Amino acid sequence: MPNNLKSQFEKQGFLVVRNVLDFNFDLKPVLNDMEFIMNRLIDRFVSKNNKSKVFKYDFWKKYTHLSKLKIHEFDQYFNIRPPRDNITKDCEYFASQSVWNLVKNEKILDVIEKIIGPEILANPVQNSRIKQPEKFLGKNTVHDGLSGRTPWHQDAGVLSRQGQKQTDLITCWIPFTNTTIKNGCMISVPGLHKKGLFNHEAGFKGQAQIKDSELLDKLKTTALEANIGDIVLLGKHTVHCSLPNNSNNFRISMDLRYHKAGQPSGRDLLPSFYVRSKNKKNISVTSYKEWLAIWYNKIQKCVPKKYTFKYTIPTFKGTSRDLINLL
Ligand SMILES: O=C(O)CCC(=O)C(=O)O
Repeated sequence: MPNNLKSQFEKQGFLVVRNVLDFNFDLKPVLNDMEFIMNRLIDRFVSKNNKSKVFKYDFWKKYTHLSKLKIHEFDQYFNIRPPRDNITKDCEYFASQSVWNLVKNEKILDVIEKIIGPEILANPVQNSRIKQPEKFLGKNTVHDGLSGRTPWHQDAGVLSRQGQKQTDLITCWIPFTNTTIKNGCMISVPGLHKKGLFNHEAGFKGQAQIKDSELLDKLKTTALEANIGDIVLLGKHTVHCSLPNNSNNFRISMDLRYHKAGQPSGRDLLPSFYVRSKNKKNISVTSYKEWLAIWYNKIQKCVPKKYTFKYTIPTFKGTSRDLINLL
Protein backbone atom coordinates (compact mmCIF):
# COMPACT_ATOMS: atom_id res chain seq x y z
CA MET A 1 0.00 0.00 0.00
CA PRO A 2 1.47 3.43 -0.89
CA ASN A 3 2.63 5.52 2.12
CA ASN A 4 1.02 8.68 0.84
CA LEU A 5 -2.29 6.99 -0.01
CA LYS A 6 -4.44 9.58 1.79
CA SER A 7 -2.68 12.62 0.35
CA GLN A 8 -2.79 11.19 -3.20
CA PHE A 9 -6.48 10.43 -2.76
CA GLU A 10 -7.23 13.90 -1.40
CA LYS A 11 -5.30 15.59 -4.19
CA GLN A 12 -6.93 13.73 -7.10
CA GLY A 13 -10.27 12.72 -5.60
CA PHE A 14 -9.63 9.11 -6.62
CA LEU A 15 -7.00 6.43 -6.29
CA VAL A 16 -6.38 3.04 -7.87
CA VAL A 17 -4.82 0.87 -5.14
CA ARG A 18 -3.01 -2.06 -6.72
CA ASN A 19 -3.07 -5.72 -5.67
CA VAL A 20 -5.29 -5.49 -2.63
CA LEU A 21 -7.42 -8.58 -3.29
CA ASP A 22 -6.72 -12.14 -4.34
CA PHE A 23 -8.77 -13.41 -7.28
CA ASN A 24 -9.22 -16.99 -6.08
CA PHE A 25 -9.77 -16.20 -2.43
CA ASP A 26 -11.75 -12.93 -2.50
CA LEU A 27 -13.37 -12.57 -5.93
CA LYS A 28 -13.92 -15.94 -7.59
CA PRO A 29 -16.39 -17.03 -4.86
CA VAL A 30 -18.67 -14.14 -5.91
CA LEU A 31 -18.54 -15.22 -9.56
CA ASN A 32 -19.24 -18.80 -8.46
CA ASP A 33 -22.29 -17.63 -6.55
CA MET A 34 -23.48 -15.64 -9.56
CA GLU A 35 -23.17 -18.79 -11.66
CA PHE A 36 -25.16 -20.70 -9.05
CA ILE A 37 -27.96 -18.13 -9.47
CA MET A 38 -27.72 -18.49 -13.24
CA ASN A 39 -28.11 -22.27 -12.93
CA ARG A 40 -31.26 -21.79 -10.89
CA LEU A 41 -32.62 -19.37 -13.49
CA ILE A 42 -31.82 -21.84 -16.27
CA ASP A 43 -33.70 -24.50 -14.39
CA ARG A 44 -36.68 -22.18 -13.98
CA PHE A 45 -36.85 -20.33 -17.28
CA VAL A 46 -35.13 -22.33 -20.03
CA SER A 47 -37.29 -24.74 -22.00
CA LYS A 48 -36.97 -28.43 -21.18
CA ASN A 49 -35.44 -29.22 -24.57
CA ASN A 50 -32.65 -26.66 -24.20
CA LYS A 51 -31.86 -27.02 -20.53
CA SER A 52 -29.06 -29.59 -20.61
CA LYS A 53 -27.35 -27.73 -23.47
CA VAL A 54 -27.51 -24.36 -21.65
CA PHE A 55 -26.28 -25.85 -18.36
CA LYS A 56 -23.04 -26.76 -20.18
CA TYR A 57 -22.40 -23.18 -21.37
CA ASP A 58 -19.68 -21.14 -19.66
CA PHE A 59 -20.48 -18.21 -17.35
CA TRP A 60 -20.68 -15.60 -20.11
CA LYS A 61 -22.75 -17.66 -22.50
CA LYS A 62 -25.17 -18.61 -19.74
CA TYR A 63 -25.63 -14.95 -18.82
CA THR A 64 -26.10 -13.90 -22.46
CA HIS A 65 -28.64 -16.65 -23.00
CA LEU A 66 -30.62 -15.74 -19.88
CA SER A 67 -30.51 -12.01 -20.59
CA LYS A 68 -32.42 -12.61 -23.83
CA LEU A 69 -35.28 -14.43 -22.12
CA LYS A 70 -36.94 -11.23 -20.85
CA ILE A 71 -36.95 -12.44 -17.26
CA HIS A 72 -38.68 -9.82 -15.09
CA GLU A 73 -36.10 -7.62 -13.28
CA PHE A 74 -33.30 -9.87 -14.54
CA ASP A 75 -30.49 -7.54 -13.31
CA GLN A 76 -31.86 -7.75 -9.77
CA TYR A 77 -30.86 -11.40 -9.41
CA PHE A 78 -27.23 -10.24 -9.58
CA ASN A 79 -27.47 -6.83 -7.96
CA ILE A 80 -26.33 -6.59 -4.35
CA ARG A 81 -28.97 -4.05 -3.44
CA PRO A 82 -32.73 -4.50 -3.44
CA PRO A 83 -34.72 -2.60 -6.06
CA ARG A 84 -35.42 1.05 -5.37
CA ASP A 85 -39.12 0.99 -6.19
CA ASN A 86 -42.12 -1.35 -6.17
CA ILE A 87 -40.48 -3.61 -3.64
CA THR A 88 -42.19 -6.66 -2.27
CA LYS A 89 -41.35 -8.70 0.80
CA ASP A 90 -39.56 -11.33 -1.26
CA CYS A 91 -37.90 -8.97 -3.76
CA GLU A 92 -34.79 -10.31 -5.47
CA TYR A 93 -31.26 -9.17 -4.72
CA PHE A 94 -27.90 -10.89 -4.59
CA ALA A 95 -26.82 -11.50 -1.00
CA SER A 96 -24.41 -14.43 -0.91
CA GLN A 97 -21.89 -15.35 1.77
CA SER A 98 -19.15 -14.33 -0.67
CA VAL A 99 -20.58 -10.79 -0.89
CA TRP A 100 -20.74 -10.55 2.90
CA ASN A 101 -17.09 -11.68 3.04
CA LEU A 102 -16.16 -8.85 0.70
CA VAL A 103 -18.11 -6.19 2.61
CA LYS A 104 -16.08 -6.94 5.73
CA ASN A 105 -12.83 -7.90 3.94
CA GLU A 106 -9.93 -6.88 6.20
CA LYS A 107 -7.68 -5.96 3.25
CA ILE A 108 -10.29 -3.51 1.97
CA LEU A 109 -10.89 -2.10 5.46
CA ASP A 110 -7.13 -1.55 5.96
CA VAL A 111 -7.21 0.73 2.91
CA ILE A 112 -10.44 2.50 3.94
CA GLU A 113 -9.03 3.09 7.43
CA LYS A 114 -6.14 5.03 5.93
CA ILE A 115 -8.66 7.53 4.54
CA ILE A 116 -11.48 7.80 7.08
CA GLY A 117 -9.89 6.42 10.24
CA PRO A 118 -10.58 3.29 12.28
CA GLU A 119 -14.30 3.73 13.08
CA ILE A 120 -15.93 2.44 9.92
CA LEU A 121 -19.51 1.65 8.98
CA ALA A 122 -20.60 -0.31 5.90
CA ASN A 123 -22.84 2.00 3.88
CA PRO A 124 -25.91 0.56 2.10
CA VAL A 125 -25.32 2.44 -1.18
CA GLN A 126 -23.93 -0.52 -3.11
CA ASN A 127 -24.29 -2.08 -6.54
CA SER A 128 -22.99 -4.87 -8.69
CA ARG A 129 -22.78 -4.34 -12.42
CA ILE A 130 -22.56 -6.94 -15.15
CA LYS A 131 -21.93 -5.11 -18.40
CA GLN A 132 -22.18 -6.99 -21.67
CA PRO A 133 -20.52 -5.55 -24.77
CA GLU A 134 -22.58 -2.48 -25.67
CA LYS A 135 -23.35 -3.86 -29.13
CA PHE A 136 -25.49 -6.56 -27.45
CA LEU A 137 -27.51 -4.08 -25.40
CA GLY A 138 -30.96 -2.83 -26.30
CA LYS A 139 -31.62 0.91 -26.60
CA ASN A 140 -33.17 0.87 -23.15
CA THR A 141 -30.07 -0.38 -21.39
CA VAL A 142 -27.18 1.47 -23.08
CA HIS A 143 -27.59 4.38 -20.65
CA ASP A 144 -28.58 2.33 -17.62
CA GLY A 145 -25.64 2.53 -15.20
CA LEU A 146 -26.05 -1.08 -14.07
CA SER A 147 -25.81 -2.69 -17.50
CA GLY A 148 -24.52 0.11 -19.73
CA ARG A 149 -22.73 3.45 -19.41
CA THR A 150 -22.91 5.41 -16.17
CA PRO A 151 -23.48 9.16 -16.59
CA TRP A 152 -21.22 11.87 -15.14
CA HIS A 153 -22.13 12.24 -11.47
CA GLN A 154 -20.84 12.64 -7.93
CA ASP A 155 -21.78 9.92 -5.43
CA ALA A 156 -23.08 12.53 -2.96
CA GLY A 157 -25.74 13.13 -5.62
CA VAL A 158 -27.48 9.86 -4.73
CA LEU A 159 -27.61 10.47 -0.98
CA SER A 160 -30.37 12.10 1.05
CA ARG A 161 -29.98 15.85 1.66
CA GLN A 162 -28.61 15.07 5.13
CA GLY A 163 -26.12 12.60 3.67
CA GLN A 164 -25.05 15.09 1.00
CA LYS A 165 -24.08 17.49 3.78
CA GLN A 166 -22.86 15.27 6.60
CA THR A 167 -21.55 11.95 5.29
CA ASP A 168 -17.90 11.25 4.56
CA LEU A 169 -18.72 8.59 2.01
CA ILE A 170 -16.01 6.56 0.37
CA THR A 171 -16.62 4.30 -2.61
CA CYS A 172 -14.60 1.13 -3.04
CA TRP A 173 -15.03 -0.01 -6.64
CA ILE A 174 -13.94 -3.60 -7.24
CA PRO A 175 -13.28 -5.07 -10.70
CA PHE A 176 -13.95 -8.77 -11.29
CA THR A 177 -12.57 -8.49 -14.83
CA ASN A 178 -9.61 -6.37 -15.91
CA THR A 179 -11.20 -3.03 -16.72
CA THR A 180 -9.84 -0.80 -19.46
CA ILE A 181 -10.88 2.11 -21.65
CA LYS A 182 -12.01 -0.43 -24.24
CA ASN A 183 -14.39 -2.34 -21.97
CA GLY A 184 -15.76 0.69 -20.13
CA CYS A 185 -13.64 1.71 -17.15
CA MET A 186 -14.59 4.77 -15.14
CA ILE A 187 -13.02 8.14 -15.92
CA SER A 188 -12.63 11.15 -13.65
CA VAL A 189 -11.37 14.73 -13.68
CA PRO A 190 -8.51 15.06 -11.17
CA GLY A 191 -8.97 17.76 -8.54
CA LEU A 192 -12.51 18.75 -9.50
CA HIS A 193 -13.87 17.24 -6.26
CA LYS A 194 -12.41 20.22 -4.42
CA LYS A 195 -15.21 22.40 -5.82
CA GLY A 196 -17.85 20.51 -3.79
CA LEU A 197 -21.25 19.30 -4.94
CA PHE A 198 -22.44 20.43 -8.38
CA ASN A 199 -25.96 20.91 -9.63
CA HIS A 200 -27.30 17.62 -11.01
CA GLU A 201 -30.38 16.79 -13.04
CA ALA A 202 -32.46 13.65 -13.61
CA GLY A 203 -31.08 11.74 -16.59
CA PHE A 204 -32.08 8.39 -18.12
CA LYS A 205 -34.64 6.62 -15.84
CA GLY A 206 -34.14 9.40 -13.26
CA GLN A 207 -30.44 8.67 -12.68
CA ALA A 208 -28.62 11.63 -11.13
CA GLN A 209 -26.28 13.23 -13.64
CA ILE A 210 -24.30 16.44 -13.50
CA LYS A 211 -26.11 19.29 -15.22
CA ASP A 212 -24.53 20.27 -18.55
CA SER A 213 -22.13 17.36 -18.15
CA GLU A 214 -21.12 17.55 -21.84
CA LEU A 215 -18.76 20.33 -20.64
CA LEU A 216 -16.75 17.65 -18.84
CA ASP A 217 -16.06 15.78 -22.07
CA LYS A 218 -13.80 18.68 -23.09
CA LEU A 219 -11.64 18.48 -19.95
CA LYS A 220 -8.56 16.36 -19.37
CA THR A 221 -9.75 13.15 -17.75
CA THR A 222 -7.97 10.23 -16.11
CA ALA A 223 -9.01 6.70 -17.04
CA LEU A 224 -9.41 4.61 -13.89
CA GLU A 225 -8.24 1.38 -15.49
CA ALA A 226 -7.93 -1.38 -12.92
CA ASN A 227 -6.90 -5.01 -12.93
CA ILE A 228 -8.37 -7.90 -11.02
CA GLY A 229 -7.10 -7.51 -7.43
CA ASP A 230 -6.96 -3.70 -7.57
CA ILE A 231 -9.57 -1.48 -5.97
CA VAL A 232 -10.57 2.04 -7.01
CA LEU A 233 -11.41 4.60 -4.34
CA LEU A 234 -13.69 7.56 -4.99
CA GLY A 235 -14.78 10.35 -2.64
CA LYS A 236 -18.32 11.66 -2.42
CA HIS A 237 -17.54 14.70 -4.59
CA THR A 238 -15.39 12.87 -7.14
CA VAL A 239 -16.75 13.66 -10.59
CA HIS A 240 -16.87 10.41 -12.56
CA CYS A 241 -18.68 8.39 -15.21
CA SER A 242 -18.06 5.13 -17.02
CA LEU A 243 -17.28 4.60 -20.69
CA PRO A 244 -19.21 2.27 -23.01
CA ASN A 245 -18.11 -1.34 -23.14
CA ASN A 246 -16.77 -1.40 -26.70
CA SER A 247 -15.02 -4.74 -26.27
CA ASN A 248 -16.25 -8.22 -27.12
CA ASN A 249 -16.19 -9.29 -23.47
CA PHE A 250 -18.08 -8.73 -20.27
CA ARG A 251 -17.04 -6.22 -17.63
CA ILE A 252 -18.10 -7.00 -14.07
CA SER A 253 -17.67 -4.80 -11.01
CA MET A 254 -19.07 -4.12 -7.59
CA ASP A 255 -19.18 -0.80 -5.80
CA LEU A 256 -19.22 -1.02 -2.02
CA ARG A 257 -19.29 2.01 0.23
CA TYR A 258 -18.21 2.94 3.72
CA HIS A 259 -18.59 5.99 5.91
CA LYS A 260 -17.31 7.36 9.20
CA ALA A 261 -19.11 6.16 12.31
CA GLY A 262 -21.43 8.75 13.84
CA GLN A 263 -22.58 10.10 10.50
CA PRO A 264 -25.86 9.39 8.66
CA SER A 265 -25.63 6.87 5.83
CA GLY A 266 -27.61 8.99 3.38
CA ARG A 267 -29.95 5.99 2.77
CA ASP A 268 -31.62 5.82 6.12
CA LEU A 269 -34.18 3.08 5.41
CA LEU A 270 -31.42 0.57 4.64
CA PRO A 271 -28.90 -0.90 7.10
CA SER A 272 -25.52 0.50 7.97
CA PHE A 273 -23.39 -1.16 10.62
CA TYR A 274 -19.89 -1.14 12.07
CA VAL A 275 -17.35 -3.24 10.19
CA ARG A 276 -14.35 -1.91 12.11
CA SER A 277 -13.99 -0.21 15.47
CA LYS A 278 -11.45 0.02 18.28
CA ASN A 279 -14.29 -0.99 20.60
CA LYS A 280 -15.27 -4.53 19.60
CA LYS A 281 -18.66 -4.11 21.29
CA ASN A 282 -19.65 -1.84 18.40
CA ILE A 283 -19.41 -4.73 15.95
CA SER A 284 -22.93 -6.09 16.29
CA VAL A 285 -23.21 -7.83 12.90
CA THR A 286 -20.69 -10.64 13.00
CA SER A 287 -22.04 -13.38 10.77
CA TYR A 288 -23.51 -13.88 7.33
CA LYS A 289 -26.86 -14.82 8.85
CA GLU A 290 -27.02 -11.67 10.96
CA TRP A 291 -26.15 -9.59 7.90
CA LEU A 292 -28.97 -11.25 5.92
CA ALA A 293 -31.34 -10.67 8.82
CA ILE A 294 -30.67 -6.93 9.17
CA TRP A 295 -31.18 -6.41 5.43
CA TYR A 296 -34.33 -8.55 5.51
CA ASN A 297 -35.79 -6.64 8.45
CA LYS A 298 -35.09 -3.24 6.94
CA ILE A 299 -36.58 -4.29 3.59
CA GLN A 300 -39.75 -5.55 5.28
CA LYS A 301 -40.17 -2.10 6.83
CA CYS A 302 -39.84 -0.55 3.37
CA VAL A 303 -42.56 -2.74 1.82
CA PRO A 304 -45.54 -0.57 2.88
CA LYS A 305 -43.73 2.51 1.60
CA LYS A 306 -43.03 0.70 -1.70
CA TYR A 307 -39.47 2.07 -1.96
CA THR A 308 -36.13 1.34 -0.33
CA PHE A 309 -34.66 4.75 -0.96
CA LYS A 310 -35.39 8.10 -2.47
CA TYR A 311 -32.80 10.75 -2.99
CA THR A 312 -33.10 14.41 -3.64
CA ILE A 313 -31.14 15.20 -6.77
CA PRO A 314 -28.94 18.17 -5.79
CA THR A 315 -30.46 21.10 -7.60
CA PHE A 316 -29.24 24.20 -5.86
CA LYS A 317 -31.19 27.37 -6.45
CA GLY A 318 -29.59 29.72 -8.97
CA THR A 319 -26.61 28.82 -11.10
CA SER A 320 -23.75 29.25 -8.64
CA ARG A 321 -23.37 25.42 -8.32
CA ASP A 322 -23.64 24.84 -12.08
CA LEU A 323 -20.58 23.26 -13.61
CA ILE A 324 -20.09 26.13 -16.02
CA ASN A 325 -19.63 28.58 -13.17
CA LEU A 326 -17.21 26.37 -11.25
CA LEU A 327 -14.80 25.17 -13.93
O1 LIG B 1 -19.11 0.89 -12.59
C1 LIG B 1 -19.63 1.85 -13.13
O2 LIG B 1 -19.96 1.85 -14.30
C2 LIG B 1 -19.87 3.12 -12.41
C3 LIG B 1 -19.67 3.05 -10.96
C4 LIG B 1 -20.01 4.29 -10.28
O3 LIG B 1 -20.34 5.29 -10.87
C5 LIG B 1 -19.91 4.35 -8.85
O4 LIG B 1 -19.54 3.36 -8.23
O5 LIG B 1 -20.23 5.43 -8.29
